[in-house]
Amino acid sequence: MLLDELKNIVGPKAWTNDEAALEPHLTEWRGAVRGRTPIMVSPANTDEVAAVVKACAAARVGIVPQGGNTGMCAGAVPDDSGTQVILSLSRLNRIRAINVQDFSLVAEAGCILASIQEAARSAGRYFPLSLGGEGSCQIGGNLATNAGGINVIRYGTARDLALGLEVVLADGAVWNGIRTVRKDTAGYDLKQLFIGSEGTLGIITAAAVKLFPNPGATTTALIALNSADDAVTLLSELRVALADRIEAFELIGSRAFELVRRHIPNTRLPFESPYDWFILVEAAVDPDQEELQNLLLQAARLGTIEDAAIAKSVQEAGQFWRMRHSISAAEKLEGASLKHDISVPTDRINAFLSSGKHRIEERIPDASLVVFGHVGDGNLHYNLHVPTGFQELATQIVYELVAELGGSISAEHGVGVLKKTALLTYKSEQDLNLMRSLKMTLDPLKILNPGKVI
Ligand code: FAD
Ligand code: 2HG
Ligand code: ZN
Repeated sequence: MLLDELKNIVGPKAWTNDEAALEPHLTEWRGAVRGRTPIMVSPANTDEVAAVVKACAAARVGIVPQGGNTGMCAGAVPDDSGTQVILSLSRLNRIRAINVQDFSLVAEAGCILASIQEAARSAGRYFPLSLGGEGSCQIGGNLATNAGGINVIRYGTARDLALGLEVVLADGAVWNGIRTVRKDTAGYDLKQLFIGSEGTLGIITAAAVKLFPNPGATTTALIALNSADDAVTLLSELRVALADRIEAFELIGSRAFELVRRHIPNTRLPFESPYDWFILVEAAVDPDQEELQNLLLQAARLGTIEDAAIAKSVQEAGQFWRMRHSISAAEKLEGASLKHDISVPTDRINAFLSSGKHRIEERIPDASLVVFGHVGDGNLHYNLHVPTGFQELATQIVYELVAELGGSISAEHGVGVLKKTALLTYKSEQDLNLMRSLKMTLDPLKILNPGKVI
């Protein structure tokens, strides 16, 4: 009997079928999708993960790998058949190695992102992956979704930070691809297949990642503007002037901050006048040298920006970032919204924003837009509150525009179940067929996260 076998593999304290204990694992963080499971198992190490997979493969039972369950596309939640086993990675939480000379770190998949950042910091190094969910998401989940976040503009996505992986394959075999070598052209780069595959091709049990020197003193500024086009102009000017020492460059629409001020205590903007757009920029330059300040003064003189507040202390910079990172929570408190995590080439951001607004206003009454995101990467969170009955049309308008502008319907949150239909519509048949044949090769019994992505 599979369930008994799974219980034996992980031992008495590492499985549950208790309703209350399972509750947070059955639904994604906004509560939009809910599933059922006969059991959640929490193996302690790679061998136990492998044994769980082998047993599920023999019984042809689906496995849903779950990290911190902070994902935005319901990829970590089982379906409602009540048959899929949840495999929690949370007990695989050891940092296996930090090598300061090699600028690398090896961590098990269940390590919380913030704990990896902290481990790197304690060793005098820097791990740049950073996002709002970093206190609960796990490195395995970050790699499985190819997470982005706020520092992509300088350091790339999770994919760019990975050096090697250890993965349990669909038959329970362990692929040991943990290496920290930077250059390797000996055959296919297999780890990249698993990164961004959302648990559908293998279960990541450990990863080797890149570390960096600490960026040192940073200057943080909140900037007010009246046009998103100016944001793109400002970005390219700062990139050149600062030789790419821009750690983060986030665009925030006025409605996003309005929701934050409404729902999150102790938040306020440092500006008297109302503005349409804001940029939160962090640059690896010493605030005492006033390098960023001078560039912003020049931008104000040229009319690219309206106003700017430079953080006078680490605390003030923290307050600006707290407002930015509270947008999702504030939106959730405001009520259901349609999330679109899109990207377009950065020079088409303004075309996207102006045509998007125009097309939505023309066809959907009373729509309200909450726009923010990682504009330096051409990635916007284009979230819509629309009257009942208009959801499908709204999403169609957004994705058609994205397609026209050569963008992606999923920039950093993945596909899960929520973007599956969109993927089928907007990916080419050739792309989809290649994806299907990879899935068939690596998971012929279709037991790894069934029903997700493809
Ligand atoms: P889960 O949600 O547990 O899983 C996500 C997917 O990966 C699922 O399909 C799951 O089956 C699979 N998976 C998980 N672990 C493994 C594993 N070890 N092996 C194989 N498959 C696995 N995302 C961004 O990219 N950028 C942001 O700026 C950002 N900000 C966020 C802010 C907030 C407030 C929240 C709640 C979320 C945010 N996210 C962001 C989304 C989310 O945090 C990321 O997608 C994160 O990478 C998911 O990690 P997780 O451990 O929670 O994964
Ligand atoms: C962010 O950038 C996250 O804050 C969440 O990717 C986006 O809630 C969202 O739509
Ligand atoms: Zn984001």
